[in-house]
Amino acid sequence: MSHLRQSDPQVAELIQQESRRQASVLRLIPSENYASPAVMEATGSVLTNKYSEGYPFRRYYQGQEFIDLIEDIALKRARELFGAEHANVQPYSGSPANMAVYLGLLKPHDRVLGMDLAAGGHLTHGAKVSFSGKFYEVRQYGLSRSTGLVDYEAARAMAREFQPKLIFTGASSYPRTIDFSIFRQIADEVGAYLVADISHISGLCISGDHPHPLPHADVVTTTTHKLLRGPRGGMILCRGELAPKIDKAVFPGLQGGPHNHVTAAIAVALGEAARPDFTEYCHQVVRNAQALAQGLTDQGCQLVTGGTDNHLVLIDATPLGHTGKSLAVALERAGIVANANKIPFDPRPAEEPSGVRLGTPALTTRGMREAQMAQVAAFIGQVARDAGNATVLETVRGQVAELCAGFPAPGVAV
Ligand code: DSN
Repeated sequence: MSHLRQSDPQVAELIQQESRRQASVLRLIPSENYASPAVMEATGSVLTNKYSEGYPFRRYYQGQEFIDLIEDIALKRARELFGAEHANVQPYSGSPANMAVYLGLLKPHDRVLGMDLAAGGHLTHGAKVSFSGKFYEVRQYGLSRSTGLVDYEAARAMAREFQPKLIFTGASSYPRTIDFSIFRQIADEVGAYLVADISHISGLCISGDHPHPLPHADVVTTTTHKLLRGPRGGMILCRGELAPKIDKAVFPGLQGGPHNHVTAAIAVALGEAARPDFTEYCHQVVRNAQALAQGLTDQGCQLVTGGTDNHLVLIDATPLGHTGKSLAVALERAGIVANANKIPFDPRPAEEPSGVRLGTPALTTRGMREAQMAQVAAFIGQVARDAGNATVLETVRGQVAELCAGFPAPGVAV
């Protein structure tokens, strides 16, 4: 960063400090990861200088001979990796990708059925505070109170009664497998589009650790920076016949010029995800999440649904004598970074919810395995028990730094 240091030492220094933070703490937010150095190089390239409104070989600006080839590579890799008929890699992130689906397939105030944010869904699946809950008529399905699993039959009954034009499946905080085939049946019964937002689990769908949303879903959306380890971006995959609607919704419906540097980095990340070591990485993410879940249970933590099938674990902090927020704050003091999150049927508000959400993608990228997950669980148990004891938190922080030093974070210069 020699140029940045010279031109803007203040920002350079803050980036350097963030690098040190990312290297020296345990990053357990399940939607975060470490992008590879190759992905970072593409993201920081001269492609940021170019406008390219339109799609490959059909642009509104000249000078696209290299940009077209780059986006074409990204599209081809996306189609091949997910077995999709059509791909669009231009959405700026996951929420704009979902917004483009609404814009492409619906008219304002059409009916949408999506998973409740409080049950682990996403803002863009119909939450009142989001565009999706404001511009569309929405009903929200959730979880079974007895099992904590998606209540498919309640969703089916709701769909029959409400007759939505589009059904969203997918979640941001759900530790179990989603059965896309049941949602396909429900969508067929009411004549709705089925959209699977696999932002959290896209890697697991590629590696076979989670059932694939295709061919069940008409449209699949995903971010590119979570398990996929790409740059911050979004992607839409769909059946060929929906391609014109989706592409027109992204551009010119919603966005202007694509972020070409991000497109190139997505191409790189998709190339990396096609390699066998990525499949092994995803298998390990799940093994690590299950080892973390077991370790936390051994430490006396109560987990939503008792464990996990995927990359994430949700602790109910209440039996530990915490709110999710108070536990997340104490964990951060000890160098363990997670996020406070609602648990199913949470009596507490979103600002001070009952749960803490943890995930293993970033630690697995550092090369940590089951033995380290047991250590991490022991740290978390210690912090939960002694959250008010600054000396204990400081001691754990030192142990965390020692553990992290043995597993260098790829692409993070310190
Ligand atoms: N904000 C993302 C997450 O943390 O899960 C979802 O979009």
